[in-house]
Order: sequence, then structure tokens, then C-alpha cells
Amino acid sequence: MQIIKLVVITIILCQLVVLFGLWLHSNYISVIQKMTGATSVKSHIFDQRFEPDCNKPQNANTTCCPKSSPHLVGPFHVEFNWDRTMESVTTELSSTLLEGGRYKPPDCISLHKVAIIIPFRNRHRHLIQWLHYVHPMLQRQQLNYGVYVINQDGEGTFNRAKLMNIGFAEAIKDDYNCFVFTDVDLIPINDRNIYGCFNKPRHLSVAIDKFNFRLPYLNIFGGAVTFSKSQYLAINGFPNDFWGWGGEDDDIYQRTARMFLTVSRPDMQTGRFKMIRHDADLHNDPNPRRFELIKNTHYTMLKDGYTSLKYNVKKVEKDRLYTFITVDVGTPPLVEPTRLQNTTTN
Ligand code: UDH
Ligand code: MN
Repeated sequence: MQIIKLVVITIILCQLVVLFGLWLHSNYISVIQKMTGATSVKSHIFDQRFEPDCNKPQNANTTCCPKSSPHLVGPFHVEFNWDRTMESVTTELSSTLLEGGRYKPPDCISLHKVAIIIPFRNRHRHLIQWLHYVHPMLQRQQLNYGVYVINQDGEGTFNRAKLMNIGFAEAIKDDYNCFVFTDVDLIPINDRNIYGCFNKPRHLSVAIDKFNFRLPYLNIFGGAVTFSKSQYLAINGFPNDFWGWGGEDDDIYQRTARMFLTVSRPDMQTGRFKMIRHDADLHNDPNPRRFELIKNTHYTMLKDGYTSLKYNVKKVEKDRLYTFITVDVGTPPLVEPTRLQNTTTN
């Protein structure tokens, strides 16, 4: 009898805990709705299915591209050749592309309209390799896409996540519904790893040669990731206040886990990449505050993100292979108040 009572009480207590958790979560969502102006953040979380462009009535007479492209070859050979130049790669690829690095499949309407965002400064050698391999792959995947290189102006401290927010803010003007954020030195080696959007934010670069084709830790979410427009808005974009190397990818993971619980990933064969080896860059030293910052993501993500993004565009150049946007990201504040204030009051 005693045991039955104990079991019943435990079950009731568990249910109460779950209900309390759901209540907290829904309050949190309503705050995000107010911040982002999104009409239904709940639907961002539970229903991420795409309404492909080709299903819209004005496209009734055209064919949607198939779910799986007939042009895919699976694993493909990647070898970094340092004799390649921007000119040689432009000659190779220009007939396939429209100005600004834009592409549409010629014979069907793509299921994805994707902006590829590359945070960048002083990595032209890597960009040449990336363009040489990734453009043809994106075309085999029958994507409607554009490549945006977001170039940090000046010699100040590098800010990768802020450059990604700027990439979103600039590319959204061209009406994309899906965003891929990728490092310039990460080259996929299997074209079945689709650079498109899924029902949850997706981590594409799960098996990198540098890490022996394994995840170095379970919650890693750096390298190359994809977000639909609504998924990105639901996490209030990325942090703007990670200056220097490291931590911002863990912050993005926490934002994502908070709103979507898990991330989507390809299997470890499909998600293979080669990473171009390089020395540490100037003005991108490890950020000593990164561990402290990621302890507070849950408190700070509503304040710091896409809704608080400030930047200046210095120049937009539409090359045949990419749109190159040079931006002033500002400088790290001398005293960074927002995140610390939160820790002391909570
Ligand atoms: N990036 C630039 N320019 C920079 C710094 C970073 O374009 O000066 C971009 C680029 O897209 C790069 C990404 O930011 O791929 C990520 O930066 P990273 O390549 O420095 O990051 P990673 O994790 O850093 O590869 C490893 C530290 C390098 C030390 C190597 C010592 N052997
Ligand atoms: Mn790198």
C-alpha cells in the first residue's frame, strides 16, 4: 500500500514539474514574440516545414525540382590547389552564374531559396578554393542560391557572429527563406549534404578531417549551419558581443537548444568536410571572456542579437562569383555592461 502511495505521489510530482517547465517555456516564447514581432513563434518551433516557392499559385505551370536531385554524385574529390586564382575560377564558373554569385536551376523551381553567408577578412586564398568546389556542388543540389561574403573592414578585433547577423540582414533584402552560415575554410566532400533548410536548425559540418571525421563534442554547432528565416528569428539571430575567437558557436547552440530542443544533422558519412589548415589570424585572439559569456546566453539572447544589431555598410561589390559586402562592425565596448549586469541580478 505504502509503495503504491509513493508511486502515485511521485507520478503527480513529475507531472507538476513538466507542467511548470512548459509554463516557463511558453512565457519565454511570448517574450520572444514581442521582441521579434513574429506572429507565431510557437509555430516556428513545432512546424518548420517549407512552403516551397514552386507550390505558390503563380508558379502553377512550372515544375518543382525533385526532392532528391538527379545530379548528385555522393562523395567527391577535393584537393586544395594553390595555383588556382580568382580569375581561373571565374573563367570556370561564370557561364553558370548570374551577377553577385546567384544561381537558379534552369529546368525546375528549387525547393530552397538559400543565402550562403561567409564571415570574412583577408582569406582570399581560402575563398578561391571554396568557390571552386562549393558552387558546382550547390548547382548539383538544384538550389536557388546566392553567395554573400561579409568582409570585416579595418584591423579591429574580428567578430564572426556579428558578421553572420549582418549577412542575414543584408541578404534578407533579396527575399531568401533559408540561410547557410559557413566558414570560408570548410569544404564539403559529399554533395548529398544539402545546403538547405530542415525542420530544425541544422549542423552541416559534423565530420571534419581535422577532428578525424568525428564530433569533437556532442553539442558542437560551429563551422557550417543552416537556419530557415523563421528559425533564425526565433533565436533572435546570433550574439553581437563575442569579440575575438571562440564561444559564439556555443552561444548559438544554446539559443537553438532553448527554442528547438535539438538540432538536425546529416549522418557521419554525408556530413564529411575537409578543412583548410591555417595559422591563427591577426586580431582574432581567443576571447578570454567566452566562458563567462556562454554561461549567460539564456538571459542575454533576447537583448543581444538580430534585434539589437548595429553596423555600417561601407561597400557592396557584385562580382560574378559572389556579392562582397564590406562592413564596419564597430569595436568592442571598453566595459561590457549588459551580460554582467544580468549575472549579478540573477
Ligand atoms: N575568419 C576570417 N578572417 C579572420 C578570422 C576568421 O575570414 O581573420 C572567418 C573565416 O570564415 C574562418 C572563420 O572566420 O573560416 C572561423 O575562424 P577560424 O578559421 O580562425 O576558426 P578555427 O576554428 O580556428 O579554424 C582555429 C584557430 C587557428 C589556430 C591554428 C593553429 N594551428
Ligand atoms: Mn579555420
